[in-house]
Amino acid sequence: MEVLVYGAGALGSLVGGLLARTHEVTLVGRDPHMRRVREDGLRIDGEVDAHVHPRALTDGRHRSADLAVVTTKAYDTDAAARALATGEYDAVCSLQNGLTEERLVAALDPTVLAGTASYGARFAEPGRVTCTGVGEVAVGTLSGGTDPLAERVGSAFDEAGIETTVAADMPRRRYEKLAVNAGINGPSALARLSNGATLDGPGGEAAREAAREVARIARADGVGLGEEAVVDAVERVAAATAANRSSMREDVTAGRRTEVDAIYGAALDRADRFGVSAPTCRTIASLIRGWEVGAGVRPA
Ligand code: KPL
Repeated sequence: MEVLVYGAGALGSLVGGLLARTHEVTLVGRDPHMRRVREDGLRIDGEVDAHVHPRALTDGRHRSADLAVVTTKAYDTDAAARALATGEYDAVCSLQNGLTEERLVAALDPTVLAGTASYGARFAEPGRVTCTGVGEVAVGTLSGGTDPLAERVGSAFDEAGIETTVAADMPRRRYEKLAVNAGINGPSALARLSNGATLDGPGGEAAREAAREVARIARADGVGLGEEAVVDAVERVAAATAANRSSMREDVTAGRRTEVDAIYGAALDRADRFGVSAPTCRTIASLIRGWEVGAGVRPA
């Protein structure tokens, strides 16, 4: 299968690199990473060892492939969609944080699939990504149910050795992932703690409560997701990634913009729409946005 991976950050490079073991992969990212991949290939170390040679581009416009996998930061979704709209794809699948798929649907003709990936990835240096945890991928349609395109994408991931579930319950999985992100990312960034320490320490209660609020929002949106189920999910992910830093903590440490809008903003938009109270998510969002303004990465 021909696959274009749009967004060669840590997760995009890892997923693109794993897919490149079996498929024809084009990575779209930034220099100097892309230049290094062009010159020497992409090395994966850590829990997976591989040295692959995908195509590496800095411009993702006017391309075609069977599948485009979107792995950019959530706030780059519109730019990714504009670039992909100039090309031709049978399907587009998002593996991003936050509820970004609706924005891709609004801008693109091909079928947009939702995806989640539980792999741990850390960008090591240009041309090298570290797999900090072998996980799995789930793909499915935004509205749930089965779809031949999702089956095709699932088989392609499986062929590349990525354990993949073609999920008929993607609406529930998207909200569960949002709950996990809401639980771990903000509290870990504010406390500057690893994922495990965030849940184990005094901030753990805020983490669990933020996740419960997302479960209530999901139910108001007609998606059956229990509060105990999301607390279990947050605890499971925090334990499985205990020593890792969440992406939001990494962003704050590096003084970069965060995915606060795609995670907490998306949850709060829906909370407002459905009249659900979400004070913990609201407080975390305002603290992170306040940090962004102070750091000069968000307009005041
Ligand atoms: O997705 C994540 C992130 O860091 O963005 C995890 C590790 C699941 C924490 O929410």
